[in-house]
Amino acid sequence: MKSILENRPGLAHEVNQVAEVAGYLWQKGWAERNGGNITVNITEYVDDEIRALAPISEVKQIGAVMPHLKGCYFFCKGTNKRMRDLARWPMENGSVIRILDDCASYVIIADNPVAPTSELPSHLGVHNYLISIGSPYKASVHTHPIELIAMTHSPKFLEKDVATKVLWSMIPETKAFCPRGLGIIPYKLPSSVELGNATIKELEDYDVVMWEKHGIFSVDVDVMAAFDQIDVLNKSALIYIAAKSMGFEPDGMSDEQMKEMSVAFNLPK
Ligand code: 2HA
Ligand code: ZN
Repeated sequence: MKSILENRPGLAHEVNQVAEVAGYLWQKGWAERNGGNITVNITEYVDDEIRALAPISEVKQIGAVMPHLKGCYFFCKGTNKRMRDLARWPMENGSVIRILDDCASYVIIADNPVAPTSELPSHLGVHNYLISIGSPYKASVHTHPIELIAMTHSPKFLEKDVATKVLWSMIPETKAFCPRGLGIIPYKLPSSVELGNATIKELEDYDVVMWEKHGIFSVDVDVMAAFDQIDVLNKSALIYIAAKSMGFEPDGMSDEQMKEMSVAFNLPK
């Protein structure tokens, strides 16, 4: 069977990036079993031939109306699929879906009828929001980063911007490469509409949000950039924990040092 990626270098590059990131998530220990999911808006790579492809699934309901997603196409990790398998065989562990004209349903079009991620409503809700504000962001990543999740088991890190301030102050690069900080969402049932809506709300102020005692959700221009934001934040969490396990509370960069860095790197706040 011919793959949709054949003779489409742009689309193949996007899917290869998803596979590369899926491998990193597994190697980092953030993607046990089927944990985590990735979706990428690939509409810009869709040509007339793709638009003409017949569905390979029945019509499935999203569960909500997404007015900005009409005619959009997404590459999605499959539900119950493993990140470590997505890394090696992206088109067997993920699929391309087409949003139908009612903006409330979709079909799978390629390469295999792999049902998309259980977090599809939150992911699509986020993409719908990103398009509505004219954002250039095309990718969203959800994963289970160990040290950042551990921090959400302490009430002090659930207060607004407390974790952000600690993480930014561990190493200058963290604010430089995650300039909007880390939003926090109190515990909600995985895959629920409430979790999806809370995530969209929090993305008004942040590119990366923590789901208390569950995981992280990040958006950016592409999947590699979305991964990088999580990676720099978790690196800071590791430095914080290393200092704590050496028996002291890390000082963190001072407010003056943070201010100097923000000016030098032209960062907000
Ligand atoms: O897809 O991580 O939150 C598996 C999950 C759901
Ligand atoms: Zn999860």
